Amino acid sequence: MRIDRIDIIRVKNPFTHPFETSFVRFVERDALLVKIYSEGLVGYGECKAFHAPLYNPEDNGTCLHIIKNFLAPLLLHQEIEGPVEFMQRVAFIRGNRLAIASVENALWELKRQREGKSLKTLIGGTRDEVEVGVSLGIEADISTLLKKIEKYLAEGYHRTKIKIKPGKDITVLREIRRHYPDITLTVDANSDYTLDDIELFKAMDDLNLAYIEQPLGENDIIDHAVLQKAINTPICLDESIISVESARQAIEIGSCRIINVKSSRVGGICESIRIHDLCRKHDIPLWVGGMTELGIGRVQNISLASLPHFTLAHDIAASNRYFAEDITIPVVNITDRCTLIVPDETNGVHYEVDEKAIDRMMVSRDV
Ligand code: OSB
Ligand code: MG
Repeated sequence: MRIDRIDIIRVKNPFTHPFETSFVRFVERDALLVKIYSEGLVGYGECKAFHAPLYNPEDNGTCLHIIKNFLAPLLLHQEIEGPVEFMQRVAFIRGNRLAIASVENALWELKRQREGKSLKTLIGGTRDEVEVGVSLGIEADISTLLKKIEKYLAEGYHRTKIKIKPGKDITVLREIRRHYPDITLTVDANSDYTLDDIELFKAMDDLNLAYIEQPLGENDIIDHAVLQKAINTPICLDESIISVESARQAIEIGSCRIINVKSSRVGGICESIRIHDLCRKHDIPLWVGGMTELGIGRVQNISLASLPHFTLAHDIAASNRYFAEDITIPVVNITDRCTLIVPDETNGVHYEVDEKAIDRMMVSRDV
């Protein structure tokens, strides 16, 4: 395909409720959209970076710079086969995976349109629908959190994940377990603890958590291996898995028993498929992680989750988990079984980009 033009659009979409993690309290989704024009078609990719480098080293500013000055020049007015060839062209770039993924994702979308196939078919997905979990932020008090848990359980969410940080952890969790002894419960620390907290994680073994997500350093797999040996609850790595290589190393030294795959964090769908295939061989269960994305990213996540070894509930909530309006038509919605139907060629499920909504949310555009 020939690439004719690339726009980078910055949008802001307010959250209906603030979402607090150990690293920041989000009140809106501030995101870059990459819009690639090719031979009469338009493919969008959503960049999953945030306003600041708090989750990983990239942010919207660095992504804009990398996309505009390094990635777009590799494509503009050139012929390219698609995402696989793009990944070969960018192999010289170190890091900057969120930026690379946003362009890679847009090229998958163009390939999908050109070939008249679904992303599920293109990547070899096997599932017709995928199960949804909810990720709940840190709240000022336990009763507010319990009310939120109740709301999402009533909507049927298959797994409840609670964000924790030092001082807002074991007491909160014990209280949740007292009210809900049997729900599938997990926690996500977003790297806010160290091995000095090992006794705390040992105490969590009594809470029957399905996993503890990213308790230790964002760059670490060594201390996670020490912690995993000391506790019974599986560790699920998020931030630390940035490539198939880091997944292989983490599995080899026993840093985790579960992995959360974000196609953004690992540089795209091509790398996500490699991680999927590796983890299938090693029997490491997977699920698709979320970055409070807008609809474009959410829809691609649904297709990624259709790969056979994504066996656990995903952080791909309905759009209304975060937003009053979204940028796809229709917005992402859950079934009465709290699943998401994976778009394919036969089931009539199809999402379009809502250009008018993007215009309303736009704060700047770079060409
Ligand atoms: O660590 O999984 C995470 C949101 C922003 C950044 C990191 C994470 C999250 C979530 C929300 O947990 C998942 C979602 O609903 O998109
Ligand atoms: Mg996480």
